[in-house]
Amino acid sequence: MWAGVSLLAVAGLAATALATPAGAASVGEDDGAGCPVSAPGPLTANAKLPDPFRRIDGTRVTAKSDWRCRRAEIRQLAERYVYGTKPPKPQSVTGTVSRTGITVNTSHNGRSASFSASVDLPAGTGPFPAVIVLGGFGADTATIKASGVAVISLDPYAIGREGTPRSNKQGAFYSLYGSGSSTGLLLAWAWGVSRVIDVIEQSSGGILKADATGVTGCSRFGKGAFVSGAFDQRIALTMPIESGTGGAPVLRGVAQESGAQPLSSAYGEQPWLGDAFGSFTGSPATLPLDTHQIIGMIAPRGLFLMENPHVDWLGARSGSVAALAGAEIYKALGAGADISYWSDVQDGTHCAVRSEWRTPLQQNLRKFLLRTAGDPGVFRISPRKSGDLAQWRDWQTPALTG
Ligand code: MCU
Repeated sequence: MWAGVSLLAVAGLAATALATPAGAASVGEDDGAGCPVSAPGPLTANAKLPDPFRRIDGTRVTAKSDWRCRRAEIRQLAERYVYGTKPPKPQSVTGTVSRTGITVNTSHNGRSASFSASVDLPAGTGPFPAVIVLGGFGADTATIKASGVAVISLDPYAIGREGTPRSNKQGAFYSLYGSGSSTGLLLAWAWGVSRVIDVIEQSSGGILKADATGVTGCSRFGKGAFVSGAFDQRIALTMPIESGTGGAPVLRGVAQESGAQPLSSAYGEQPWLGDAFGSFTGSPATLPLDTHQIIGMIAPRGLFLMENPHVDWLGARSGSVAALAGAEIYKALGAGADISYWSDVQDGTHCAVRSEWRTPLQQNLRKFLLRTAGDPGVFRISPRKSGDLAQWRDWQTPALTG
């Protein structure tokens, strides 16, 4: 009885305190699909992080509402130069949601592909919010479930396999769009995450809530989680862990950061990035964007970046620069409290489940998925790997209207 009363009280409080729930996914996968997007001009070198507020035509955004179409521009640049193209929802997506699993069947232009994910529900009756865990290691699934959030485990390799040459990519995404697709594995995985959300949306809603989905993963799957959150605005909370080069850290930064995985190495190790990125591994300064703008694609939705400053390969200094620059976009949008970054951890083991991240994880789950509390985000940058944003930018953050 006591538990029932207190739950009701908390729910009532949330309803009054958060009239517009933080991170509520009120838009579809891509609300900028109809935006006019200028063709990118000739590429010119810029050693600093490009001004995220400057449009392709040279004008600067002035209102918060401008971000919708500025995001569409960033998305186009990101597809063209970094990740490859993410096609919209295929002609047919069907599937099932049960208390133990999700099936996804897709078809497009006469080709079809299916994959599945497992579901692990917390105690209680539901419907539950859920975190999609890519890959199956590094995420603190015990804390997620104990918070009352379901865990959906998705094997990225069913959607885009590793170990194949770029000319012969395999997995459900490539069954549909061709093994010669120039889209890299990260965006293929992101496409798979979106199709899981389609099936949840189309379900009765009795088991999983369709508007309260998060995504996480560690290392290569942290790269995948980062890109998934950027390319689907239905994702209310994005939590990349130790994502390294090709994930959150700024590309211009890892190219100079001592010990960080070089761009050519990340491009060559697996076809994670799009084929077009191959032209930039030696010249990231000519990219018309960097990963702070990918953070800007996630803004103003919930984002919790976790990094490891003990393993040089993971480029945590460049990760902190991405977070600091990306936080400027959040601030401009009036959502400075919705981004968190934490690299101040003791254990250097890559993808360890860390006690330091438990409380901020719980806070992010409560704020963006359960919507029962509204704690502000936290920034805890390890002094071991702390970047200086001032060295990386020549732009200032505008006061946007609206
Ligand atoms: C950080 O993610 C990758 C890294 O980019 C690779 O170079 C390394 O081989 O694997 C890391 C990873 O996914 O570890 C599980």
